[in-house]
Amino acid sequence: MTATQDAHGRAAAGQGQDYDAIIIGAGISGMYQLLRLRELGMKVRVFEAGTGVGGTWYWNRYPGARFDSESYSYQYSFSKELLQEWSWKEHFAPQPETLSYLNYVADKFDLRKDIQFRSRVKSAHYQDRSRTWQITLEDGSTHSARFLITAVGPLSAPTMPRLEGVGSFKGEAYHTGTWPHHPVSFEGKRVAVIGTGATGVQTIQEVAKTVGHLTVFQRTPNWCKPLKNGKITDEEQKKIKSSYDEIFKRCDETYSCFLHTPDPRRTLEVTPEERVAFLEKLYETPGFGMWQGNFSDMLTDREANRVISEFVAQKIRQRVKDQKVADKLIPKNHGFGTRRVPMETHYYEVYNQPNVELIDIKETPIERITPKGIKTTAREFEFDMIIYATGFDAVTGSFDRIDIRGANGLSLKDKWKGGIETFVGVQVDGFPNMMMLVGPHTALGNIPRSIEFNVDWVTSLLKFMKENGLTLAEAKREAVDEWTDFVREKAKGLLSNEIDSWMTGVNLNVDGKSQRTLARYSGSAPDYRAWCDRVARNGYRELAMA
Ligand code: NA7
Repeated sequence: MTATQDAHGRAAAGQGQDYDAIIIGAGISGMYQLLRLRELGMKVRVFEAGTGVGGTWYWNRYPGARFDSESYSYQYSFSKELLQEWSWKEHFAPQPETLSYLNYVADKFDLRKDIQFRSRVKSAHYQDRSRTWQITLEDGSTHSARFLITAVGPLSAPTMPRLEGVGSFKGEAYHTGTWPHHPVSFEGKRVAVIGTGATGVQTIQEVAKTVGHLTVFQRTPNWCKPLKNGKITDEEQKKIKSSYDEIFKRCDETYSCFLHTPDPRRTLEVTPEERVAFLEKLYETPGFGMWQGNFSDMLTDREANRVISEFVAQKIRQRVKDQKVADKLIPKNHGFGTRRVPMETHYYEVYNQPNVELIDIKETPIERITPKGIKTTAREFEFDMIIYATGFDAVTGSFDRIDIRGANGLSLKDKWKGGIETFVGVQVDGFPNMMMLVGPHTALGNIPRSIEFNVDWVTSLLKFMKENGLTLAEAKREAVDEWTDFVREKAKGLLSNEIDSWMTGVNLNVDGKSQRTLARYSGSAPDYRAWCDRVARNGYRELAMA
C-alpha cells in the first residue's frame, strides 16, 4: 500500500499520478497486460466490475457455454511452463473449465494483488496539463495514471431486446451474458429462449436436456455446424503438449489465427463428387473447419457460397423430422459462413423433441413481454422462465458505457459517431496515452492469439517510451486515415459484409445501430501483424510523441 492508497488499495484523489497504468477489465487481455507491464517495473492497477477474473468467461455462465475453438489453440501461449502444467479435459472446453484455467493463471502469476474487483469504471478523462488519465469509478473514487489501457472486450455489453414489458415478467428472467452465479434448474419448467445466435444455440441444446417445455423465439436462423467435441485422451494430451510450438506457429500463419485455413481450390473447379466428399469431410471435422477451412472462394463468390449453403441446408432437412420446422431453421437471407457460424451438438435434433416448439417471430412478431410470458401477434404464451440470448452491443458498446473523454474534452462516443476510426485498433487521435486491447478495427478471429499480439505490441511501445523518457503518445491523424482506408479496402468483396450482424455493426436494440457500418477489420491477422510490426520497427513514426 502506498501513501496515496487507502486500505482497499484505492488511491486518494488529487494527489498526483497514482499509477503508471490503469487497465479496465480483468479478462484475458487485462490479465496478460498486467503481467507484461509488471515486467517493465510499472505500477499498475486493474479495475474490474466483476468479483473475479475471466471477463467473457466470468460473465457468460449460461448453460452450455463453451469454446468453439480447440482449447489448446485458445489459451495463453506466453508461458511454456503454464502450457505444460495445464491439461485441457475436452477438445472444446466448457465455460467452468476455462474459468478455472483463468483463475489458475491469476494464482500462478499472483495477479489479484493488483486487481480491484467490484469496481466499474464510470468515466475516464484525459488531463492535458499532466498528460494523465483521471478515472472515476461508480463508487465515486478517482484514480490517475499516465496510461489508460482498455481491456473491455468486443462482446461484453449485453443488450436486452427492445420490447415492451420486459420488466413486467413475474417469472425468472436471465440474459445469457449476465447469468447468475447460483445454479438454475429447468426441470419441469416452461422456458422461453429469445435469440438463436452462437449463444442461443448453445443454451437451447443444453436447456432442452432437462426442460419441461421449451419455446424458442427465432428471428433469424443461423447456419450451424456440428462441433464434434470429445474428451482429450491421455495419448492426445501427450501429443498436444509436445506440439505447442507447431500449434501456435500454425495459428500465426492462418487468416484468423485458427488452426483451420481455407483450401486453395475454388468450389466449382472440382467435380461435384469431389466437392461433396470434401464438404462431408468438413461437416464431420471438429470445430470451425467447415467455416474457416472451406474452399477459398466460399465467402467471395456468390455461386460457390450458394452451393455450400445448399449442402448444409440438406443436412438440416435430414436431421429435422418435420420439414416445415426444418425450413424455418434454414437461413434464407444469408449464405453459410457470412455470419458467425454457431457450433452445435444435437441442436437440430432438439426440434424433434415433443416438448420443444419453434416460433418464427418474423411470421408472428413478439408484441410484448407480459407478466406471465410472451405475447406474439398470434398467441399468448405463459412461461416460468425467459432466457434472453439477445447478444451484445458489440465492438463499441463497452466503450460507450464509459464516459471517455480525450484532449479538449472530446468524447469517444462523439468521435465515433460518424464511424469508427482507429490506428491499428489500438489508438485514437485526440486520445493520447489511451491504448485499446482488441479494440475496434483490430484483428479478432482466435481472440487470445490476437490479444497476445496486441498486448506485446503495447508493451513494446510503453517500453520504448520509458527508455526514451517520453510521456505522451498519440496516433497522428494521417496514420488513422491510412489504417481506416486499409480496413475499408479489406472489407470489399466479402459476402459477410453484406448482411446485418454484430460483425457489421448492426444491433436493432441499440440506438444508432440499425445501419451496417465498418465495425471490424476483416483482413488477415498476418497482414495486421505485419502493419503493426512495421510501425514498431520504424520507431513509431505514426504516433506523435513527446
Ligand atoms: P448474436 O450473435 O448477436 O445473436 C443475438 C440473437 O438474438 C440473434 O438471433 C438475434 O436475432 C436475436 N435478437 C436480438 N434482439 C432480438 C429481439 N429484439 N427480438 C428477437 N430476437 C432478437 O449474439 P450471441 O450472444 O449469440 O453471440 C455473440 C458473439 O459472442 C458470437 O458471435 C460469439 O463469437 C460470442 P437477429 O439475428 O438479430 O435477427
